[in-house]
Amino acid sequence: MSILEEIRKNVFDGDENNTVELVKKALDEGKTAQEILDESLVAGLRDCGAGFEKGEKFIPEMLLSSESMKVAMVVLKPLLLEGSGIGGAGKAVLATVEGDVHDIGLELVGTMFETAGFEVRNMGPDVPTEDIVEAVKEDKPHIVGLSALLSNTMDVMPDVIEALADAGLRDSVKVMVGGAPVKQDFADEIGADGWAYDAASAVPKAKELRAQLPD
Ligand code: B1M
Repeated sequence: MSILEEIRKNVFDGDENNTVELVKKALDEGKTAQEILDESLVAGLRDCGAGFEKGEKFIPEMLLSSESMKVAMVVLKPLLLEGSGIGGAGKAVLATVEGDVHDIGLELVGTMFETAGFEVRNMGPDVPTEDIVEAVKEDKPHIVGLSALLSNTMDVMPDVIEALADAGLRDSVKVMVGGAPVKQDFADEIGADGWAYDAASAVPKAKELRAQLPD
């Protein structure tokens, strides 16, 4: 088994300590932070979700897997951020919508935004709509990025867009949406400005949207 496969298995098994040790070893062996992230950590969590669907994994095990990913990210994040000029590309407020505790994908989107030079306020998971509106009032970001992992919480996204409009803020920000159940047609349907499949493709989309706003 290659070291990347070994890390993937340890994330799946939810073994934090082994995951971190193997991540450090993989870096020593010359693997890049991005390779480890994509091929081991994200893949391991995907396997975990598949196990949950088949009834082979349960919530406590999913939590252990997500914790393994999070501790590994403590090692990888500084490497992913190396050389980025934070703030130059614009400002972003990110949140997972109310009722949804999934925050790993959002964290990755935030890291990729920072790598690309965005100043990011990551509000984390389960954020009430009114708190997102407040943050937009305070920070005046160019981008509001919303994440949802559950098919029922994606329905909170149009409420956020409506609340921004009601507060008179809709024209000053671009709203991007994403997360596993969220697709381009849903983004179009709810009047979001942009959608991205993953953290990597979220960056060019955010830059494209930023360019549509005045300086
Ligand atoms: Co939950 N969960 N979970 N879960 N969980 C899923 C999402 C699920 C697909 C598992 C499954 O059934 N296969 C399923 C949702 C089904 C559905 O509604 N369609 C599910 C369920 C059902 C639940 C509960 C309801 C289970 C229960 O209680 N019965 C419960 C919900 C609690 C709640 O939110 N109210 C629940 C709880 C949990 C844990 C707490 C145990 C844990 C979350 C821990 C945490 O995040 N801190 C957990 C986990 C770990 C998962 C899986 C296994 C992994 C999610 C993850 O982190 N993926 C997940 C299965 C899966 O995804 N295959 C599952 C890795 C991450 C990098 O990917 O988040 O998709 P992702 O983010 C990607 C893209 O989606 C995209 O870029 C990211 C990086 O490339 N993206 C954006 C995300 N946000 C974006 C925003 C953008 C652009 C792109 O622009 C702004």
